[in-house]
Amino acid sequence: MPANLPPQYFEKEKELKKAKNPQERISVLEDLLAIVPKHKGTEKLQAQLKTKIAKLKTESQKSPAVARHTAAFQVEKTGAGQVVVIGSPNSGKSSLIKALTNANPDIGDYPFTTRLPSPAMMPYENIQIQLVDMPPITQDYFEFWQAELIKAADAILLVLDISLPEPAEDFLTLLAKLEEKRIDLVPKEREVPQEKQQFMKKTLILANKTDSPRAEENLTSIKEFLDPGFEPVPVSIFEEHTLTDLKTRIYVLLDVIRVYSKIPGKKVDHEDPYVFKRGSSLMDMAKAVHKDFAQRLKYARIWGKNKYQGQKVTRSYILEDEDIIELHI
Ligand SMILES: Nc1nc2c(ncn2[C@@H]2O[C@H](COP(=O)(O)OP(=O)(O)OP(=O)(O)O)[C@@H](O)[C@H]2O)c(=O)[nH]1
Ligand SMILES: [Mg+2]
Repeated sequence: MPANLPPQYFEKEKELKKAKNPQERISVLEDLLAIVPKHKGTEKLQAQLKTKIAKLKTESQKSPAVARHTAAFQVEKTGAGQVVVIGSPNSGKSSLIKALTNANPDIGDYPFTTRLPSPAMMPYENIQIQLVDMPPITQDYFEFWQAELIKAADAILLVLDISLPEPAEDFLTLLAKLEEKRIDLVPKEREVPQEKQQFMKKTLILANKTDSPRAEENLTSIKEFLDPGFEPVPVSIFEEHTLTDLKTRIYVLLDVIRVYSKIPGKKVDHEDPYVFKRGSSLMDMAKAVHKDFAQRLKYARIWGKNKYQGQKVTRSYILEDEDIIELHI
């Protein structure tokens, strides 16, 4: 028996993606449960929602000691992608995060100002990208959980301080520490097979503090130490245009696309795109909207660049950036 869910259900369901903590998630799930029409066709869905709510409630009631311990070492992914920011002490990681997001991290001219991983959301056009501030990596300090966070990330920003007399020194120390954990930084263009994505991390190298007096000559000297394919990006918290440029580069680094869902007969909502890895198919989109769509999808109509507008496509269609999709079941 079909579920025949009302449009409000799918509207509400979008809020799940935006929920920032278990409490918010519980509240959205409870709303969804209230919206679901109560009949035989929705019994399974009702049960699933109830199980999710119960699980979240149990988790949030666990002893604070346990919760604090795990929370300190894990950063739950939210938004269009998770980018972990690494570098030596004082390289300017927290300052950059402060400049790119609404977060207000501690900043200081002494090492280890940052002690714990701390996520912040960077708005980019109509999406949000998660940046994770980290304590520094040094010869003597590179914790297990730092490596785990790097391995789990979608991409890495490596912040170098090019106001230092020998910026390459810190860079080489950092690479050696990463190598101990078999982590290899690679430029965006490098092809990384699926099974190696945990250890070969797409990285943007930032030449930070480009406002400083020796920046230009230090930038030239640092290039000699970089693997081919890496082009350090000059940035400074005091030069707005470098930050604007950086935002775009972070988006490009993630290699994602934005797709808009359209309800037949209605206008498209450009404010709230679905975000997918490049190469995702129409089926991935259907699954993201709802599993009912995934099972019963017949075809979709597409509006987008280089297309006949309203063109029909089938399940295996590979989505393109800025496609507008109308799913038909
Ligand atoms: N001139 C200049 N100074 C900067 C820039 N960005 C950061 N700084 C300074 O560099 C120092 C360190 O900045 P933080 O942002 O705390 O550096 P961090 O990498 O987070 O340091 P840790 O948390 O200790 O690893 C501070 O004194 C900042 O004011 C920049 O673009 N230009
Ligand atoms: Mg810091």
